[in-house]
Amino acid sequence: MTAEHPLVAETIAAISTPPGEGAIALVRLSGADAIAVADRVFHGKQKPSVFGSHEQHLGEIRDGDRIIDQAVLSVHRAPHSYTGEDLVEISCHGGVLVTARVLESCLRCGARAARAGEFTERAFLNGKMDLTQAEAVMDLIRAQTDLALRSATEQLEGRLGAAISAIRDGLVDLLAQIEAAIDFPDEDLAPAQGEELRQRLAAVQAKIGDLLATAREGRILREGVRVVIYGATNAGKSSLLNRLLGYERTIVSEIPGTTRDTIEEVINLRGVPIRLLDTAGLRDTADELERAGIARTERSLERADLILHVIDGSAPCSPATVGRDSVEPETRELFLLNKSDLAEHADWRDTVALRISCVTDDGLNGLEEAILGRIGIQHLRPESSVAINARHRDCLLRAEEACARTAATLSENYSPEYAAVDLRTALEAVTDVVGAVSDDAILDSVFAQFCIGK
Ligand SMILES: Nc1nc2c(ncn2[C@@H]2O[C@H](COP(=O)(O)OP(=O)(O)OP(=O)(O)O)[C@@H](O)[C@H]2O)c(=O)[nH]1
Ligand SMILES: [Mg+2]
Repeated sequence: MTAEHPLVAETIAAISTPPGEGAIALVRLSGADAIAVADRVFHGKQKPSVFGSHEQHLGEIRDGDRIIDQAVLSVHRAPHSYTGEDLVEISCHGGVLVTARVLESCLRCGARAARAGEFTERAFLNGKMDLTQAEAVMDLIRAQTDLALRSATEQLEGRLGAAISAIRDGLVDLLAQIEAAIDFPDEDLAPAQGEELRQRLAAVQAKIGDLLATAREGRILREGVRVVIYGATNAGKSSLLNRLLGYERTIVSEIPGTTRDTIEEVINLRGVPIRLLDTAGLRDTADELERAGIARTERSLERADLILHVIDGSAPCSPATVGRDSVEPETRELFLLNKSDLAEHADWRDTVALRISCVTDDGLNGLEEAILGRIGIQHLRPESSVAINARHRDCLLRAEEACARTAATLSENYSPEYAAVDLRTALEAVTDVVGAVSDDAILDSVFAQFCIGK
């Protein structure tokens, strides 16, 4: 591992807390010289090199003769540290300048600045965690709702890794049997044996399918659901955004064409992160700015998971009040007849739609239910916590394809060599999920998404 990744030997340093003022900030060092660097910058009763592992010691951080700060330092000796290497944590005062100076003196004394995600990357390279766990660290930091947090925690504990291991074991078993058949060419695959292999392969395929089925949940938990509020001018779109957010985020007025740009805010709907997009109302207009806004509205529809089509229910049904000619909702669309506090126009008498009011909040609970129902979020139970990300999905799709080829070879009684080649491809693809990844580009793309100091 170290031969492939010579940089691992270098000692890295970074400020691990967010920039800004705080009571405390944390500067971390990791690598073979981490403790030696600590010996140079830290001055207390004893040198860090004689500290017991994980003990906290008070002292001064100095740059030459100059005292920079009073700090608490702890040494975490390899392999019992986050990175698996010697790791030093310096808790200093949380001023922007103070922390920068502490980091600088570490850099002057032999460390180099860490890249984004490099501490976690080292934890992965040193076998402290698999790639799914490293990714879970990032999911955990970014989680915006309890459900997302719980899913990240489960992944960090290795639930996904365990599911992947089970699939790998199944594939390795199959491969062993098929290779045995290749090694003894006189003994053709007996029909019964072929049948058994097919069944075992089907079981593995089912497990891969189960994981792939969680991709949508995974995307929702990590990125949120894109819900676009859409409709004619003055229907009450911005009012609805404000009601769902719980504060007056956008300007509401009786002047048509108030909203000119798309406005995005995230809400937490019973654990599901929802990215709500308020858009410019649709109407024919000569105003160039407004037209540019309407073009943005159209574009946002292309990427919407769900469209909340707001209609003024107190006005007649016409292209001017609906925002378009058709009054047939499309599949991703929920019709909302707004302004139910006013008398409903007779045109809507037989229309099946949710009635809401952004003035009295009438119908808004029902709307929340309807949104969750429409995005099929019933699958997002707290206990169904494994939810794969886009990278896992790519790997598993490759595995799924290779398994399908294997199944075809087996059922057509082709030479077992073919089946073995495809099974090996499947095995490699599944292994890539947990990251026996030999491809540095993949590792770089995973860890570059982290913050510096993690
Ligand atoms: N009575 C009543 N008035 C409402 C309701 N919702 C919105 N309004 C009023 O309708 C007008 C338009 O509301 P907005 O939220 O600005 O409408 P919009 O769809 O964002 O309009 P544009 O940004 O111009 O496209 C305002 O005067 C609101 O106070 C409602 O439920 N009942
Ligand atoms: Mg508006």
